[in-house]
Amino acid sequence: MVFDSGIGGTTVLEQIQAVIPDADYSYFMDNALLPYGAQSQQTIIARLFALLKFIETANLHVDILVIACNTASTSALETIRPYTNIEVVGVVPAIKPACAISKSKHIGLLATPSTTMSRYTANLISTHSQGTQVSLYGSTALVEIAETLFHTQKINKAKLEKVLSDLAIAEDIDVLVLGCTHFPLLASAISDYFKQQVLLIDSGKAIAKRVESLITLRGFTFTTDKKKPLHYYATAPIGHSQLRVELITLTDQ
Ligand code: DGN
Repeated sequence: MVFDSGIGGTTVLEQIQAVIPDADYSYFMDNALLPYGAQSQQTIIARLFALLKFIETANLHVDILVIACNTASTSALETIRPYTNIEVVGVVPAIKPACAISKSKHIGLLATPSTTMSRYTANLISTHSQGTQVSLYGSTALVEIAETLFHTQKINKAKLEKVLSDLAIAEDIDVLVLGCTHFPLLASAISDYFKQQVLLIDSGKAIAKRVESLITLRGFTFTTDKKKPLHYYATAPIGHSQLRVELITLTDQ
């Protein structure tokens, strides 16, 4: 199962499906509380515990749960892991490869404000930056633009450019980490804004590799390239979308 507060996690799911097309996947979005970037750490932890309870009571037989949300992973992963037998894979900003690849030795992290301000992210940076300067840029407006693009196929370019211009991203930054799973949906528009001068990095491929190795360790083998139908769960109805979802109420304990 791949989880996010909205549709951002589909960018991670896509990368996983590219490596293992024929596993059984489901996608769970806690869109009743979208954006998670605006929620407290306690709320996010409570929602993830409620998600684990739902998986158990609905007998979903989930082997691997990918928390395809940097905001949720950086605020709740360490807390929930000890309470479940499900293999939980988190998605956190790709600081290490970005620092390794930067020539100007100045990278940016573009994520939700909650991710940029989290203790987890601060630790990630101090462990992996190795002398590279990491500047933090938080935005929830970009999450909304990505959601609208996914559901309506329309992108508000003027708004996106205004948001990026207001962030005043330093000019010597040559690598920008997309530390929110929604942002790869906007990658080409962001790249256009920077006139292709900034390299964009996200965690999708690394997560796909991690899931592949976990699946291999469990002895599962897959033989066809055919994707199976995907089941979507959501905690609130989605307007203006073709997506068919099963509505779920997450009850906090
Ligand atoms: N997709 C989430 C992330 O990677 O942080 C953010 C979505 C949100 O709720 N702000």
